Amino acid sequence: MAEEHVAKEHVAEELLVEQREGWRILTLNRPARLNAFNEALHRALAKAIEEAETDTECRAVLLTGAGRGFCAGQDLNDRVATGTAPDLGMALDQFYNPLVRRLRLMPKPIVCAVNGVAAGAGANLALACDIVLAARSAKFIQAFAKIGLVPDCGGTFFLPRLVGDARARGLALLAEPLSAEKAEDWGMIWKAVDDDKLRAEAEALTAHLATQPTQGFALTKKAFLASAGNTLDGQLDIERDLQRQAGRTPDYAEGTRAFLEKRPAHFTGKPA
Ligand code: T3D
Repeated sequence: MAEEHVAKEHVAEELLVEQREGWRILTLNRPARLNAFNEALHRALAKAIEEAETDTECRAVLLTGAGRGFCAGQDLNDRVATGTAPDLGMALDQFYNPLVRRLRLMPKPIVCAVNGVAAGAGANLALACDIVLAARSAKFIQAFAKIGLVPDCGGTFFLPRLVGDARARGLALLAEPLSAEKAEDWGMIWKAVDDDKLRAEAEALTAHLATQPTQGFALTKKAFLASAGNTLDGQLDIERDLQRQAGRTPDYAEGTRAFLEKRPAHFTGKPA
């Protein structure tokens, strides 16, 4: 896309927001610390996700990192021992848990382009997104074990569901780096992509999603969210209720019309 069509906005030094037509890019921007989270980054990301959610023109989001890493989790400089043990539960309550909830409840697709190492909460942040692409050189590390912590940011929920219990436990207890290709083989991410193609492929994918049936996507995300703790019976009921809503959207009418008229559909993403 030509530079003049790209509105760059720095909501905060720690997070870059680039507006595109119908979607936006959020870039974690603390490259000297491999985009590790401090409070400012947490606050900026929370605000940016909220804005993307409420902006009706925004129909998809791409999350990535600046520099050679995606995100190294918590900035450990903010956890230097002071003599009294910190209340890390408070940090989870205040920042990491709302972040994961925000991403999962976001009624628009979120693509994550893991451009380099994703460690600790950074690895699980990626897994909380809807579609994860990773540079072939990127690695996922459940680094928590190396510092005596528990996988957080949804890790103990996402990992066993994505890769199975045995692999989840191995990743969590050994904290060994998992290559992007293996992550793809194991079904942990959507796709490993050549490093020099990652950005273009992630942008094309997000731009594509931004032209698709946004309301249907919101309902699909709701269905997946519910399925995590549901029985088949309960889930069938949810599918019925959500399908009822999907069937009333203009994009469903357009999609079926376009199919019957043998032409591409033009989805607006508008609600019923
Ligand atoms: O505390 C709470 O709120 C609870 C929640 C916790 C959530 C968590 O995420 S806990 C896990 C925290 N993260 C880690 O333990 C990962 C620590 N980092 C690493 O193990 C390695 O940096 C990597 C494996 C990610 C990458 O290794 P490498 O060799 O490619 O890079 P590097 O040289 O280690 O790092 C480059 C720079 O980034 C370096 O700074 P320097 O020496 O150039 O000034 C390094 O210190 C800095 N950096 C990397 N990760 C962090 C960090 N600085 C602060 N915090 C980090 N997490």
